[in-house]
Amino acid sequence: MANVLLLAVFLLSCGFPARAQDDSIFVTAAKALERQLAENKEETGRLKNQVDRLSSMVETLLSRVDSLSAELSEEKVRSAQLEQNSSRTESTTEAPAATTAPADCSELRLSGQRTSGVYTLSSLPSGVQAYCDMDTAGGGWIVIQRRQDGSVPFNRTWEEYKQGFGNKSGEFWFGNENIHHLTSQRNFKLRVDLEDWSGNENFYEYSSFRVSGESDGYRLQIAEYSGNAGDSMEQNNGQKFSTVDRDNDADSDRSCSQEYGQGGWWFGSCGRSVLNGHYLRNCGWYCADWQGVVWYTWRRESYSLKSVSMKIRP
Ligand SMILES: [Ca+2]
Repeated sequence: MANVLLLAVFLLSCGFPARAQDDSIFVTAAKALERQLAENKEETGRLKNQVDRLSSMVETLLSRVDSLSAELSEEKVRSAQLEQNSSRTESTTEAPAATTAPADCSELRLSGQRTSGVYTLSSLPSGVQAYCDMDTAGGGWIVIQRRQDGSVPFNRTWEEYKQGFGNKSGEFWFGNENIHHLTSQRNFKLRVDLEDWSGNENFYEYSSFRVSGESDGYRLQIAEYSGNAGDSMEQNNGQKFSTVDRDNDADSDRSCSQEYGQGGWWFGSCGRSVLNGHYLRNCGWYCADWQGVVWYTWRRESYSLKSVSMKIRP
């Protein structure tokens, strides 16, 4: 194309030779131009086809990119769901370990629990819960008995003392079977907390506390004592449990349970502590002898205490 143009320009710049020669030259140049134009058209057509093909390819590629992009998004959603399911599975497999009950209140306390209340403990029979005292003397105590307002009567049968009764957050007896179950697993100490009607508090502790099974009469074994309230359970040591309907005490002439407040206890003949007697309320120093909630070595037999609780800890 550029050559043809140069030839035309040359011919024009050389002036106009004779007419005949001129015609022949122009015809030749025109033909050359025509050929060139035809070639150009052909080339343009080829190029146009190429452009069309390329456009079509680009469209195909763009469409493929769109589809890949959509697939990628779906894949991301699936991955996120899988991750979520996996973490949910992990948390459900971890859950039993996290909720495995501690053996007793002291273990619960060691795990960081500082709130007194009713808890499930693995050392207790299935379905039995215990009140953990996390406040008294370092906490970690399983409370096995509590008197505080007279809302629960304690003149109960052997079977009731065996199973336990009352309300764990209020007044209750934990049950001889449960106490035996616990104390046959390991050594526990026993703490008795006492309060009189003037707001004075006192306690007594035994370094060892164990209760045998029913076939042995839920016999009490305590050892080594300390505290300021005096040892009122000394005479109960080694005694079987007695209730109003079962006399296992050491006095062959009478039933200590029936005569000493009708509660269940490890009466000897008949002993100096009656923590399960009648709740006589505030009758000062003139309550009926041995009928109330009595800890003889602190307030004698004619004083019925305002509150008492018995608790055990390894
Ligand atoms: Ca007797």
